[in-house]
Amino acid sequence: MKDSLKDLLQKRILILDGAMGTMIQKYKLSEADYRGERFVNLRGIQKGNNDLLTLSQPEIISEIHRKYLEAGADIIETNTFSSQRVSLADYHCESLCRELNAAAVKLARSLADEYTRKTPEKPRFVAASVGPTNKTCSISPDVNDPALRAITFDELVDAYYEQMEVVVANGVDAILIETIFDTLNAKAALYAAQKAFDACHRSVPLMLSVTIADKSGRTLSGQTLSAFVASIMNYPILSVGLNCSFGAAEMKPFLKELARIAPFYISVYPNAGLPNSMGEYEQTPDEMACEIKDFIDEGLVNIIGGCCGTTDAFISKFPPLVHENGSYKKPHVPVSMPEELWLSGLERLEVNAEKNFINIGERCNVAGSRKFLRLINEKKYDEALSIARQQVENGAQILDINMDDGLLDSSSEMTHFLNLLSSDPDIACVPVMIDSSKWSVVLAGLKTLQGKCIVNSISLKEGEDVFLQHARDVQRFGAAVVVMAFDENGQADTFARKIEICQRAYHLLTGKLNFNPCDIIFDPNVLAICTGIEEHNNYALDFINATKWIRQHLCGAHVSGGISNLSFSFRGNNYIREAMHSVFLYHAIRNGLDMGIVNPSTSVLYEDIPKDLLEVIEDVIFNKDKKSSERLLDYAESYAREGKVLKKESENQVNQWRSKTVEDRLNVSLIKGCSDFLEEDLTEALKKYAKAVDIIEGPLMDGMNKVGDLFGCGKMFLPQVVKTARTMKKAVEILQPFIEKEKISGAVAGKIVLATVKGDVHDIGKNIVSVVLSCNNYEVIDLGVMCPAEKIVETAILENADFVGLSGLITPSLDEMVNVARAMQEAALHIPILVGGATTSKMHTALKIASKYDGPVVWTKDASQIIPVMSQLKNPLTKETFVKNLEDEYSRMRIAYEERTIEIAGLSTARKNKLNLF
Ligand code: B12
Repeated sequence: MKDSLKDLLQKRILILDGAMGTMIQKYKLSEADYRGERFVNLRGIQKGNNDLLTLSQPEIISEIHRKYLEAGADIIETNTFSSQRVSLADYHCESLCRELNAAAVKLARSLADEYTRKTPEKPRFVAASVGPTNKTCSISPDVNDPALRAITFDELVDAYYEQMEVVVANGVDAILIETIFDTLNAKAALYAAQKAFDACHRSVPLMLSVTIADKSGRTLSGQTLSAFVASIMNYPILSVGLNCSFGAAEMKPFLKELARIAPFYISVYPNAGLPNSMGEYEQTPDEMACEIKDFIDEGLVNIIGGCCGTTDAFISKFPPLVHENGSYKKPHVPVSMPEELWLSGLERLEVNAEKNFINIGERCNVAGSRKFLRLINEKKYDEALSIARQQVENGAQILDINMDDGLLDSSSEMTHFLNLLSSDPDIACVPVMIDSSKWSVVLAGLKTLQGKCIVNSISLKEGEDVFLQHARDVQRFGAAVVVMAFDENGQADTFARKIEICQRAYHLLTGKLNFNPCDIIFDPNVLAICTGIEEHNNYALDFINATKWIRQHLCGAHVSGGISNLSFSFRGNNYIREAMHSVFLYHAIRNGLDMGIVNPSTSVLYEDIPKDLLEVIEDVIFNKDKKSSERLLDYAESYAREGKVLKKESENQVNQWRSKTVEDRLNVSLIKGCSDFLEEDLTEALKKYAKAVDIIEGPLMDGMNKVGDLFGCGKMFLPQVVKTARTMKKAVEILQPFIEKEKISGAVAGKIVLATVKGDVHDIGKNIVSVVLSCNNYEVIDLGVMCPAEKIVETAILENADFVGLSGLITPSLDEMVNVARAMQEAALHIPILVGGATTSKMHTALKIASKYDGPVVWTKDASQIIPVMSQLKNPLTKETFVKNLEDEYSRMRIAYEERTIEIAGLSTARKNKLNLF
């Protein structure tokens, strides 16, 4: 029996054919040739309708397949790239759809089988080529109407289904959904493929190939490559890859990224270089082979082939590349499926322990926000969108969208609003949570989003069949899901009921549907406490305990909740409500709550809650005694009775912190994210500190570090840190003219390319570094945040820079800095790299970054240390000694690290410490 595609991919790199269009062009066919005898009377112009040649000139298509097989291709593609009625409509050939596909498969099949018979040890495969069509589901064709779409998801599914059913029934070995420029189009193709598999009782491997629109690494519909991978990761895919767009050399950074993150076999079939001004491809087969060899040598690929501009001459260069000394070269080993929840809008969001807590913006909910409902009712979509935008600006990491109102056409409002939202990159960057109790509305939402979204929610309310059917739908759209703790007997309100239902749902999803456990988010129901009903008193504690149990026992699953439900009894008293949320979140997060629907502009900090109130709220949440609810009600009432208003900041509280030292006041301003007193306090600080930069490095940095600690332990949330960041930026803005006044006059001291590395958005520190450098006569080329290694290297070369400065504040940035150093080494650069930002360290720099680069790599703790370091590196008289000392220090550090002793207890101590289980 011949090896399946999957078996072979484990053993060796497979070769795909090259371009069909380029080969057809070589035949210089006329309009009459395209028509052949049969299509003489077809309407319109047919020249260019390459797929029609399957019927009008089958010998030519066969000849092309034969050439590719002779050249060594393992997989040939059917001539069906545009054989869906949507694209065929351009040539008035819709009615030929089935016939074209069937004939194309037969041609390719018979040739592939002929070659397999000749050399059974090299089986040949047929992949059905499925193009993106000429319409896009995610982009409006009219700039004045961003919600408009030239085609709907359902229309596209129908068109793809018609094609796929035929190719599957006629015996293709795989379906290659290629040149993907809009992920939603690809999702429609994947959806149609599943439908076709069901109809044909036969399934074949699915291969995907995406095309990057430009060097920023995004698809035409705006997704980053990693957001794209998140969108498709849940589908049963064999391979994912890149085609078209650029030549192999330009594709390399994107291919590397894909190979690093995508848990599938990796394919690549680039164009023959970049086209010249006449649109012609000039790269030679040898040149391309050399670049493809590089991919193979680096272990990046499983399938190689060619796209626009390539011919059999190119493909014939590939067989020798996949061999070495008589055996096959090692194929890429796919990375394993991430053990965390990945979501995406235009960008990817990883829900992992480092994120601590993901806040879901709750304001775009017609059932929860009167304002949003009014705006939707009045069709004031621009204003409704600005609510979404504001939430994202304030730190919401996911947007919950709910259109459930009896008087609204909820499905069409969901579609319309999501179409609008998808057209605004500032909002569409984050993933969406489709929130509805009507399944038709959920489906409408799923058909509108290219990203990997969350469905909120499914439950066992209507029994297992409906539950599983809904879950299957979610799976077919590659989404994640919120499972409400609700079953046939109603909503779970006790710890026992919550865990019983969640456990049952988990086993159904993972056992019966093989649902990715990381994509299950349980909502064990945050219910109102302090309602006066005794049975409600344990609700908060039951939620917290259930959360802990779920995270411990239902491996991979997440827990979320609608936090505002907790405090319904205190409607009208926002301060008490927000204080309760803050305390509840603090404890729930410590017990495993990792997502929640919250108001991102909430501003009561756990740390700021008066001690007596905090104690009462904690008593209520933990249901310490029967009277705690009453005490909290009394607390709120007595304040109201005494005419004291419990508002965000009482006069008394302000007076208290305003009477502290200037350093403390600046600290408090940062922690509260309050800019009101910055001018006043910074003016005072400027008198006290010798240099403006010292204020940044002193009290302001102290404040930021405190915020970091509070954030790290769950006492502050991202929206609050966003406010802090704004306050810090404002403070730097106020100080900037004073720093500039301290500027030393003189010639340009040097040129530095500065960037926050890829994956990281923190830029406050980098911007301070930039100001300090400018004030010391350095020319700064600031590449901003999230900067890919390639751009840094490219700019450093182009600008002939003297230094490269890398900033990074999150753990993944450390690896990214290593990556930049590696890329600089590969580019034979030797200029110094400066490294900085919280989480970077001298040890990591010495051990991991400097070891990848021959030039000097220097870590500095803060901006004040940079100038002396740079001047020593710039001065030929001091550079050598500086570098020598640095190398000595790094080598001492490496030795010390390698020789670090782990204290091993002696045998008798170990025996004493043995585990006593019984
Ligand atoms: C403000 C802030 C944010 C803001 C950033 C706003 C902005 N535009 O910068 C927002 C709210 C957006 C944010 C988001 C996140 N953050 Co944050 N954030 C912080 C916080 C509180 C302060 C950072 C800061 O600005 N410090 C002040 C500046 C001046 O200091 P600095 O950057 O270190 O810069 C100085 C030096 O290091 C040096 N330097 C800096 N760059 C360079 C470069 C060179 C070349 C040189 C030589 C020197 C140098 O000079 C500067 C001046 O002296 C830190 C906590 C902390 N202690 O750092 C967390 C922190 C960095 N964030 C953290 C996290 C987890 C996140 C999120 C993942 C949270 C989430 N749930 O999504 C996201 C990450 C998003 C992403 N992909 O990057 C963690 C990182 C933990 C880790 N090890 O990975 C921290 C440490 C908080 C914590 N304790 O958990 N964050």
